Amino acid sequence: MAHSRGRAGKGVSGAGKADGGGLPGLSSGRAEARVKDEGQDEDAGLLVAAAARPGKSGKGDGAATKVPSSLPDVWSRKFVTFSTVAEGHKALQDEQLLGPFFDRWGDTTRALEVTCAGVNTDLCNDVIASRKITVLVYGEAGAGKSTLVKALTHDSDILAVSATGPGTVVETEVCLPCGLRVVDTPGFRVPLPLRSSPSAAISVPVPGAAHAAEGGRFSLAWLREVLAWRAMLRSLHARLTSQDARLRPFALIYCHRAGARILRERVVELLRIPHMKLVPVFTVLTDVTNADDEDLVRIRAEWAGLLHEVGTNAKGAQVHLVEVNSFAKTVRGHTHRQTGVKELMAMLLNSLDPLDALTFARMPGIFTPSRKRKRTEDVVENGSDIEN
Ligand SMILES: Nc1nc2c(ncn2[C@@H]2O[C@H](COP(=O)(O)OP(=O)(O)O)[C@@H](O)[C@H]2O)c(=O)[nH]1
Ligand SMILES: [Mg+2]
Repeated sequence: MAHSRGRAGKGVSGAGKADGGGLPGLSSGRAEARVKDEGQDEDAGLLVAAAARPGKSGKGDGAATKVPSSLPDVWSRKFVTFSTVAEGHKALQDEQLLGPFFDRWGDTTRALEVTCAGVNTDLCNDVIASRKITVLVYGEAGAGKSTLVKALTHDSDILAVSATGPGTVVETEVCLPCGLRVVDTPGFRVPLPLRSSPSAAISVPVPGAAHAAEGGRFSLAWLREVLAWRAMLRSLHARLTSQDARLRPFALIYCHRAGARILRERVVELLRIPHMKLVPVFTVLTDVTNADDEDLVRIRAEWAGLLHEVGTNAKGAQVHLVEVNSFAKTVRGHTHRQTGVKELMAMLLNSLDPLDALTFARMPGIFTPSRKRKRTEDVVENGSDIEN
């Protein structure tokens, strides 16, 4: 596993923001390489001119004070990269991988409790206790969700074929030793927007400008689809605001088959829900090697426009776009390599931000008091130690 430091580029395909604590086993990285290029000796540590502050003599004797070279690591942002998918799988098997993340999450929680009287940090503390991080995988039936989860987690129990017929409501979750819990959700159907022209009901298989002309005709089947879509959005919203650490996601992956049509306004509507709640969102275009170069140019332009419409959230982040081929496949003698999986693994880890504990806390006054506060009040008022 290699790590690099420095700010990740924000934007459509940029890596996510790293946690302030970084990941264990940090060694060399891009920033260190850059320092070396500039002719500095990274082993020399950080030299602070003593002229700026008094020496032992208290007179500012001009000698340099050597600060341990590990010190800047405490302050820097670190980003993980994997050179192979196997390296990524190995990291995800490591129970210590997210240790620094949970430590920093705890620091943020403590700081919040000290500085904001009455803040409800129950959910933040539940996360520390469970040491689990939920990642949701959403998308249409057949979009490649299960295949992607299998590729990410290396879990052979995941059903790698579409098991999502109408009415299937089963979720599968894979819990990795590092604490990452990947939830493969049942697929849904994205209903066509209602259009008045009957001819517009014909769907266009390849994304492009034609999508704007797409529309559904009113029918009972269409209405059922719209109701199911609305219910799915409501349940997503409920998860994003849930006070249950098991349900509350840290990131959301939206799978879309690269060559499939894009119902832009629906997808924008869906992506905005987690994105505006400051949850990192990854749009993953699956089976990308199946699209030819010309199609890919059009598909990328379409998604760039769509994600631009989704916009930037209050953290200054945009929805990420990742192109993936979840497994190597040989078609008519030509082998399509597995692509994008190790990049997605790294981006997911890099998106974990201990400062997100702030978004898991609830401010006092507006909501119900925290369990801890309620308990204290009960003891004070009733002289009893029984929590109700
Ligand atoms: N070649 C290739 N096939 C894929 C990819 N993703 C999904 N598939 C295939 O698409 C079909 C549906 O995938 P599945 O993961 O079951 O979709 P789900 O309904 O979203 O879970 C399966 O036959 C997969 O093998 C991919 O990235 N590359
Ligand atoms: Mg599936």
